[in-house]
Amino acid sequence: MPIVRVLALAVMACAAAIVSPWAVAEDGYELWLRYHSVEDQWIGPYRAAAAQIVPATDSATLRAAQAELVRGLGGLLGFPPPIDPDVTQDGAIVFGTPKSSPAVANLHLDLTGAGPEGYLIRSVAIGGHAATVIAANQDIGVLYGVFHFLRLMQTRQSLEQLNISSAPRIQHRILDHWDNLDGSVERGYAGASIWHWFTLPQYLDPRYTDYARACASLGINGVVLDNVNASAVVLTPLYLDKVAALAKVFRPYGIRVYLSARFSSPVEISSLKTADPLNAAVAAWWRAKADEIYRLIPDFGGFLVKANSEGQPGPQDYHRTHADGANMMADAVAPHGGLIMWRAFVYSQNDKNDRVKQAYTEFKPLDGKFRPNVLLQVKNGPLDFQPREPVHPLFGAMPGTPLMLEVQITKEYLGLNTNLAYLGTMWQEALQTDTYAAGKGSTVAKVIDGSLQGYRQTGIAGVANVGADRNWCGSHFDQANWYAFGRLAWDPDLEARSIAADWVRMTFSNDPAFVQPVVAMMMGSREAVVDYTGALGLAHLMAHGHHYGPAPWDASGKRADQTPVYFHRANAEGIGFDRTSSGSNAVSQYAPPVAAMLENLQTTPEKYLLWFHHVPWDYKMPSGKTLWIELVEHYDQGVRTVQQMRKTWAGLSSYVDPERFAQVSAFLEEQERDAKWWRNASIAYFQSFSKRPLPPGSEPPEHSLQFYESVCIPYVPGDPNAPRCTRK
Ligand code: BDP
Repeated sequence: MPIVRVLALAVMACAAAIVSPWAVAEDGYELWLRYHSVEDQWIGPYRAAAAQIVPATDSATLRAAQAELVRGLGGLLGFPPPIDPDVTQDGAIVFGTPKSSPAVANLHLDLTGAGPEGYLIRSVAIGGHAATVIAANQDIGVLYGVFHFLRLMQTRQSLEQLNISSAPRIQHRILDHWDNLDGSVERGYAGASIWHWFTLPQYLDPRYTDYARACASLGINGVVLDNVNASAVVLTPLYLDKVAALAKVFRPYGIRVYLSARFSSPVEISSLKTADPLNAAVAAWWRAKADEIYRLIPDFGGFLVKANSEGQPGPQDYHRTHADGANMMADAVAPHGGLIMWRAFVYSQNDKNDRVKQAYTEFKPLDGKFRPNVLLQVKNGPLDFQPREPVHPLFGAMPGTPLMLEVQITKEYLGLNTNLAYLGTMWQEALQTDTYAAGKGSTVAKVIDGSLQGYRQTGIAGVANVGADRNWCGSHFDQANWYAFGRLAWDPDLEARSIAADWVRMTFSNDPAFVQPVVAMMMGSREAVVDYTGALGLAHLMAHGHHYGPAPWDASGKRADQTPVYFHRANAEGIGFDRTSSGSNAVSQYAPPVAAMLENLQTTPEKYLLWFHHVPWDYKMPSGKTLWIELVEHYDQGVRTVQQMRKTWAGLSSYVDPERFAQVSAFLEEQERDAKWWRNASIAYFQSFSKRPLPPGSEPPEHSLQFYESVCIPYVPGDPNAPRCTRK
């Protein structure tokens, strides 16, 4: 390169460094708590409204609240406002409970609606000065209120005439980590576990505190530390000390720790010969274990249990019911106020019935038979976290047993960390589905917030997507799913779109020219995954074991009910699983109006068509096109949406720092390849049954079906069975 040109480039690079707002690249570590300085036009009004911090009396939680205010305001406004115990000027921020802050007490606010965790944020006058009060009944509500107040600034809202009151609709808002004690994470795509078990309890990684801050900023108040496929070792004294150390870090942030408990623990880590829940020695063992845990961790949340599911031990090993097992453990933690979250994700290798029917069949007869401190944890759909499923028929069907919703934040079935899929839309779809359990308007949201059936306990759990990667989630956009889960757990009726907008503003930029296209991209992203992996109600078409990439042809493995061919049932006549009364009759598990709608091909929502019906290839869809043509068009549409996402993102480089921009760009490129791979492999395979031509304009698959069938990707992250290929 001529020297002149080199010099010219160097000069340009220097100039770019001076004018670029992105002199420092970002790695995503700050998540949505990225308190970067606001634009000039906001500095004045925000400094005026946050001119002074009036502290409350000391407590660990209030200290955390104050630290967050100082950090947040310091970042957003360039420097933190002074801390002064008296209101001396306009723009004071007064925070606390009536007990911890005389200034709050003197305002005589009506805090009844705030409950134990909610808060008020109000513009008030104190001693003739304009002030903002962040008040709550308990310290934790104050911390939540502080995060909300900072969010107002992060999303550039006015701070004038504030009159906000907010309280969570769901009591237990929990992240379930599927982290193993060896540091691996089942279905984890963000590196190793963030819990460094070996160096605990001595060393407390500062990251534990940042994790707690992120959770508390969303109102998440519980964390299950270990995998549902649990190791009994976590219940040994050595590990309980480590758990206690984490609990201590999380306590100021309102987060209780829970553990996944292996049902056979008494046999595995003590000398008992049985784990039979009706055996007195077994019950005594669990009571003693609970006592031991609560001595170390007085606010321990309780146990999450995966029993008699996918090879895990459980009460049925002793011919006892799930209620027998759950109740025995519930009795052990009840004296300490602990909970048992018993999972309803069960299906048996010996049961030849339709897999999606089995949980309902198992649990519905047990309604009302559980102790008051048991919550039954039900996945959003009856199969397994697919890109789209109808809601689980248990919602609304167990009025006498509190059901909690379990969703998967980590994207096991939606392209792991490299595919961009915003799940807020998926969860909103589930939460707003009408179960008709108590007539029209019986949404899943109302089931799980307890308002429909008067549950005494309410809960929601998300399978975490957090790992040791610098950006926490393995991709920048996957942070949005952690964020959306937390916001919906607080208020299950929030709109996915407004949650996405808040996240984009807090994480990237408030510029409408950025926010609008990125939110639009996020809102369509999950549907794109549905389209390119299998639309119209198809499900479970992915590769065995690691679940990455297509394998609709797969019929291998020990269990038919874990194979794609079991679910799509394609043949020369058509495709789909007949779950009507002429088939498995899974429709009968829904409330009568829903069952009647689903029984009929014509009234079944298109998005669930092949979930409930085996439909001829030439069936005329409402559009007038045949099923085959529409299916192909969905595959094409999925690819096109991803291409559009790439284009949108490519035009936004000036709004994003280079480091994050580059990773998102690279992942979108990968996603386009994946989408085409899914589309091509699926069309090649299904065309081998339909024998029909592609619609005009639709490209034939790039390779032969044999080619796609031979693709093998060993060592996909998160796979408990790795390495494995779908075909030898
Ligand atoms: C499936 C996962 C498996 C989990 C299981 C569960 O493939 O790794 O153990 O769910 O939820 O989706 O228990």
